[in-house]
Amino acid sequence: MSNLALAEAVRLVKQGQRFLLTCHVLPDADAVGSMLGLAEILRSLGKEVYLYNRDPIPPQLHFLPGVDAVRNSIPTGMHFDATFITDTAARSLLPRRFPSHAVTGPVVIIDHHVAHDDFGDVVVRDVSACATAVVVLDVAAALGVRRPLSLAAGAPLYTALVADTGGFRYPGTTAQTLRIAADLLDTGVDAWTVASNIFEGWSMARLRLLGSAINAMETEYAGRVAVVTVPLAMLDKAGATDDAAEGLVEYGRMLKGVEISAMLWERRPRTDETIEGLTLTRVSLRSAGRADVSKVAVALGGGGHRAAAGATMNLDLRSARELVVLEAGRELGIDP
Ligand SMILES: [Mn+2]
Repeated sequence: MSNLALAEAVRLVKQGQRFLLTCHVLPDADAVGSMLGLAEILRSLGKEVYLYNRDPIPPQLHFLPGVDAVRNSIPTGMHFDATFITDTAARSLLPRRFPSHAVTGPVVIIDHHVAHDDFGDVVVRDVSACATAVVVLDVAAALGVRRPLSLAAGAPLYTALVADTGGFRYPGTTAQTLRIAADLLDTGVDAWTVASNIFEGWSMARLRLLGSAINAMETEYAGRVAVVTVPLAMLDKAGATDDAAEGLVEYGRMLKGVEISAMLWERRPRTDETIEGLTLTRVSLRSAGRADVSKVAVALGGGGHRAAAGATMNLDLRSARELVVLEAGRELGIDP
């Protein structure tokens, strides 16, 4: 992480008064938790914040304090001293009609992904951090915010950390991760409330969808790649919406011998993001070991981390599946 960028972010906070906070479309727990945590840190310094995301906040995050403040539009005429964007590796992960510089002011990226472009005027990026929440805590420390943080800041940041480490299980989890988590628990967060909201409390529709998805699971390359395709009909039969499919890819990784798990699901296109007549297929990828699924995702036009990545493809499920399997094989060093 660049100390210069951190100092520049601090300067923008100190000199400004009103800030826009946002994160990538289809936001996950780290994106939202980091945004809410940063919002609370800025409020504690007497700043005004406006929280925005085009898409709804996932229902499993509705328990977080301050989540009601997130709006799905920015009123015309509003402008900001700076904009902070959490957990977002590329411009393409923001809505197409994202406001211009005249509205946003300088754009500060706070993130832990490998960047896909040179988006952002100030880039506070730490690719060694296990969650963007950790980078937010670095910003808080640089701002001189006293610890322990308030519960309103601690709860979303702890939630982000739990989600992005898979409940402190993923390879990026270190002793330092647990020290940070301990500090966040000192704010008064209840660990079980967070864990049950993030990992449990499934709807019947999602459990039924999981059943169908597992039944539809196939393997390729002698069991080294697991693939599940989820057509809209499968979602409809389970009574599930397409966001219910999010995360089901992890079940493919549980199969012994699988090195890459892929899930592809058909999305109902939104008018502002599709080329007319094309189907959007979402692809989610997980690595069970040495495979780097971010390389597979980049080859498919997406991105992410070594262990977890994804892409959106303007192809039907069948053609998308062919490409995903081909690229997964390439990453495993298998000649097609
Ligand atoms: Mn993240």
